[in-house]
Amino acid sequence: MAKKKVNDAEFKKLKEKLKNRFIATAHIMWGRELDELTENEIYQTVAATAKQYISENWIKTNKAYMEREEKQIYYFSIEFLMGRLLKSNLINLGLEEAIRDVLGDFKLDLDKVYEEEPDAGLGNGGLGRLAACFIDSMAAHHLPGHGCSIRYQYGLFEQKIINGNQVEIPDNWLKNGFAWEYRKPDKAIDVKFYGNAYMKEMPDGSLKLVHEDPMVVMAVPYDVPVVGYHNSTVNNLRLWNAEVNRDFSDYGYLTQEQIRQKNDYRNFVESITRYLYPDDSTWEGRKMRLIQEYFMTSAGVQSIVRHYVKTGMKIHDLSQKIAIHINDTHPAVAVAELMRILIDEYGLEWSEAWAITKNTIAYTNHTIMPEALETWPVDMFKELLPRVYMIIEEINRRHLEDVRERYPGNDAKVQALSILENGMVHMARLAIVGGHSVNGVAKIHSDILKASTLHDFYEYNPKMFNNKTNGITHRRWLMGANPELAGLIDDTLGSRRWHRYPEQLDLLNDYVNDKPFLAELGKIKHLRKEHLAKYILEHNLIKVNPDSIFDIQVKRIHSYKRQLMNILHIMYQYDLLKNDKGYDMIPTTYIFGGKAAPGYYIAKETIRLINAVAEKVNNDRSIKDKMKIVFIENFGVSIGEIVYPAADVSEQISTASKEASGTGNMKFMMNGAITLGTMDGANVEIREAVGGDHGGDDHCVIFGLRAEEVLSYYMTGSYSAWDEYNSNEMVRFVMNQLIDGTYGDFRSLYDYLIHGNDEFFILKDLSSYAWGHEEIMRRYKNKLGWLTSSAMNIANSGQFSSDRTIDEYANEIWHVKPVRIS
Ligand code: HBZ
Repeated sequence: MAKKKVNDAEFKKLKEKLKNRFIATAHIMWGRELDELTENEIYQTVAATAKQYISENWIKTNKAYMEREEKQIYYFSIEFLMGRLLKSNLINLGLEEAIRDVLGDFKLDLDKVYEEEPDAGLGNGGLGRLAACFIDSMAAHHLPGHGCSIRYQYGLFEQKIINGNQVEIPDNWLKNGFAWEYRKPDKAIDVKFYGNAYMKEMPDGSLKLVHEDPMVVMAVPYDVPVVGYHNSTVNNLRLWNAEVNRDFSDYGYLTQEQIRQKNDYRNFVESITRYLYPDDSTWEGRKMRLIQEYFMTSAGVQSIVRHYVKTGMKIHDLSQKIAIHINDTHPAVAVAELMRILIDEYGLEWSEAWAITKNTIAYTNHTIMPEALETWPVDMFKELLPRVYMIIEEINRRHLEDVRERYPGNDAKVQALSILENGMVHMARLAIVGGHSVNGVAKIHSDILKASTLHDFYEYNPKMFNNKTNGITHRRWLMGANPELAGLIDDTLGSRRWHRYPEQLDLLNDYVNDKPFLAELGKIKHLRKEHLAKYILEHNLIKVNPDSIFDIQVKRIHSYKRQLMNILHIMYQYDLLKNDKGYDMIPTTYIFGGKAAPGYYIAKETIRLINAVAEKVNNDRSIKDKMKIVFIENFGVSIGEIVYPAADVSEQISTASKEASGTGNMKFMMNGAITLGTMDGANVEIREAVGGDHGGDDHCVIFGLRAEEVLSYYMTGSYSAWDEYNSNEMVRFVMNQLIDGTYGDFRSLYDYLIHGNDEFFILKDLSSYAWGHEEIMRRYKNKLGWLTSSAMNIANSGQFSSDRTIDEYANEIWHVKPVRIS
């Protein structure tokens, strides 16, 4: 069997060494015996023990990067939704089994120790988690790739459900310290805001930039090691913290007014990295957000160039040695910042600086929703970043010269392609003009970008557009979250090669009809469902049946993701159960989880509705436990690790064309859930991957309007929610229940659907969705058939590992090579 401890003697040796290090570390850290330590102190001791292995590799890695001068990748993202790191670090170091044994010798449970770590929630959802998966995969593939972001003092709020409503509690995740960070005050960088910028003529006739009276903020890096899988690579996630300037404490002889100014300055600085903005896939033009964006981008780009020059390489070669990737437009100001540094600080000519900048920067788009595209008022931008704004104006002036040459006399084109339009700075346009690659995150999304959202830019420069379908790290989401399933795969394949080469999961295709394998698979799914049921009992005080179908929708609450359609269907089905004697159903547990942006009224009303329906249904004895509804509080990375492995059905029901990719869909699939979804985002590719012999929907259930239909309704304006209401009995029935008091007063949602003309086609797709649920139940009745589908999903999920995605970025966008650390 593959699971045996590879080499017993070696394992024993490793365990001995680990045990000694663990005890010594406990003594050094706490000056006490192990049995006197609290659970949190044990956690910190295990983390510190792991850090000893990590730091050795970190030093080696940095040395290798310095010596070999290979190209480095810097992934800039305003969010990194890391979750907990201990388990993932131990798995990657190959120490998990040994540490578990060591702790076992002291009657300590590693799984309990994991729970002590705060969940680093420095992100909202998909975009932030993608960044976290990417740096894991880069390290796994020996790629010299680093993250750059902000060290938020408060991460995404903690969600409590009180009387059915979402209440937000600040996430003070740093209160007991963060075991994995290394503060590097000697690597601090000055970032300048405000002041007056202009070109001054020098005595020799040359022009020099002057930036008078700026407000200088000190950016201090906190480095978090990113551990590669069994390969000695340790990369860096650099999180920037805003602090007052070095000479701040010099109060000297100050007037009252000067002291007041100093205090204002301190308040300004300390507010910069205090909060993560809780907006997901929406954009709000708040000035502090722009400040955050420039703060992290400027600190990041400055430190990259400074480090690069220090290693002795030539500034002219920078784009051959450095790739900067910007995760959506939040760091798009990197274009102008790199130009500023090259021109003002290194004295390069515009054209050379421009060539370097374009070849260095690449951009990923994560949404087609026009309201989500960042634009900043010119006046605000100019006041805050006077020099950067001058550069953007010049970039745009030169860019529009080219555009005019290409489209003479076509003012509409000039407008559409201009970075500055109607008094706004368009960040996506800046990213495209200043970079060499634009990609979407799933095939359908990339196609829509080309055909509509970014069509003018596509026409202008088609070659720079490409697709990189998202992925997830199978190390966290399968090996870490579902060790039993990972063990079954090891045993079945007689190999652990798939840990390193996830595409080899496809070898499981030979077993999708193998009864003993399917029986084991069924047992493991049941086990993970029991585990989730236990969590639900403890946290929601609801008893759910692990033999029922676990039908799960977990993701941010958003109108386009259509949690509202899900709960409307449940209301309809509940009524059938109660009032239609002929209707029977397989017992189903409907599980929801997700946070709403605090100011997003409809999303919060949707949560309230889910909880109101849950309250009624869960307490209705007459339906004999055929249906239960659970809203799991505070969904995030750590809870996800319990939820994804327990799903039978993965709800991926966004309005076609709206979900750029989705990544939860991949986590569910990899854990053997069957997708109930629309033809949207990566669902399309999941269907392609698991479709049966005829490329059909054999191992997933697809329903609803197609993207073309949705887009054509928008174009023609021919959809009417009111007509839908009047012509569709099911729709009318559930809509009326929103206002007749069945579950309380939900006129808010009723009005939203009718007066908002059902912008996401919830009513239009409801019948088709109900069909999808019937189809799911029909298939579930065939136990073996269902397990085959489950196995097909796992066997074909390898392509959705972020290792594959990262290889594509590395080969096709960044052109970087792996650097193997001995
Ligand atoms: O990015 C998501 C997409 O909605 C999802 O389909 C995709 O899988 C994922 C990764 O590519 N987009 C976001 O998560 N967007 C944001 O998180 C976001 C956050 C702050 C903003 C704007 C967007 O100001």
